Amino acid sequence: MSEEMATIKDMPNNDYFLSGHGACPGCGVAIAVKNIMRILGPDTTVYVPASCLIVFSALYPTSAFRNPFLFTAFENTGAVITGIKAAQRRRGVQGNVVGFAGDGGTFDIGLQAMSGAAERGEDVLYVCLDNEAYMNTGIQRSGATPFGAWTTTSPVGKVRQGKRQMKKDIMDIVIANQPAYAATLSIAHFSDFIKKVDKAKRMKGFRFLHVLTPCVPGWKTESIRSVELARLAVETGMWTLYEWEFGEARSTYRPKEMRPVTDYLMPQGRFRHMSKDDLNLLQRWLCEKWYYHYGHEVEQPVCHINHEEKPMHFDGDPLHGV
Ligand SMILES: Cc1ncc(C[n+]2csc(CCOP(=O)(O)OP(=O)(O)O)c2C)c(N)n1
Ligand code: SF4
Repeated sequence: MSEEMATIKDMPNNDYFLSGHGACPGCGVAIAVKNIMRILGPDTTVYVPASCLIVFSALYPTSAFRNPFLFTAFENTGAVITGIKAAQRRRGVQGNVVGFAGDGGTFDIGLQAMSGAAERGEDVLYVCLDNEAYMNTGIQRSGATPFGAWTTTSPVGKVRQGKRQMKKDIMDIVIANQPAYAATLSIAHFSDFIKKVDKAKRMKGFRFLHVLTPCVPGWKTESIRSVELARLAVETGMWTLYEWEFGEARSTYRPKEMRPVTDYLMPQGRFRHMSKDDLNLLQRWLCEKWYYHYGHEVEQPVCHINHEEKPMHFDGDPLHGV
């Protein structure tokens, strides 16, 4: 078996997800899939359910994937990748089977199929491309949408301001099934990204990768900020980098200190309306999450920040206002 990948220099040069697709410039999904496919390589069968990825990469009869590729319905990624693997076993075919599903297709509509595949310990790789809403159909809220975010189904008005629930912890649900491997990934922390994809590729059993994939129109931001936002998500605690293996969770990157959540929210029009009370609520929730993941091994989180004293100043494009 080839050497394990540790840095960007170890990345293979061959692309299996080709340019010429129709993703928005700066799309986090496209960045994640291109790099995951480079690592997974040619002996990989790909399944994509209804999502942005299917729309921008595989309009019949074309496909941006160089690999064997399937597409059926929205809610069944866990079931279809199970079936592909069973067919491979029967035919004596080697190689990885990967499903790339959105957060809507994983947290909500595909949850049962994903959970079933995890619980049965199917020998497949499940990648959740989390852009935090149903983007392909016009930015509807999902279980992955963060607290306070505007979407077309969590609108901003006099009665309510954006989504009222906190983001669902899908990793906890996956881990409850005792998978072979589960990890969170960021497109801004690339060595960590490479190691986790390479590790998942080499393992057997149910493997789950959860990638934060910034979305330009859905987050009401600019194309050039996708990687920066992925980084800020980690620095503010909105996203935590860890892996779960052999019954234990291990954080793979710890920020030196916690930045205030407004650093992450500011460049995104979807949060522009947030009240000071909501900002404080989100900040407090993040502090709990920070301790949950990092314990007390890093400097104190900025739980003391009172957003009443520090009003949020948005520097996003005013044309993308909500
Ligand atoms: C059972 C079912 N419900 C709804 C739809 C319509 N639909 C297709 S794609 C999609 C949104 C996909 O959202 P997500 O999984 O988050 O992926 P994204 O588009 O954000 O990449 C919806 C609602 C469908 N195809 N099938
Ligand atoms: S809408 Fe969002 S997820 Fe869909 S292609 Fe554009 S940037 Fe990517």
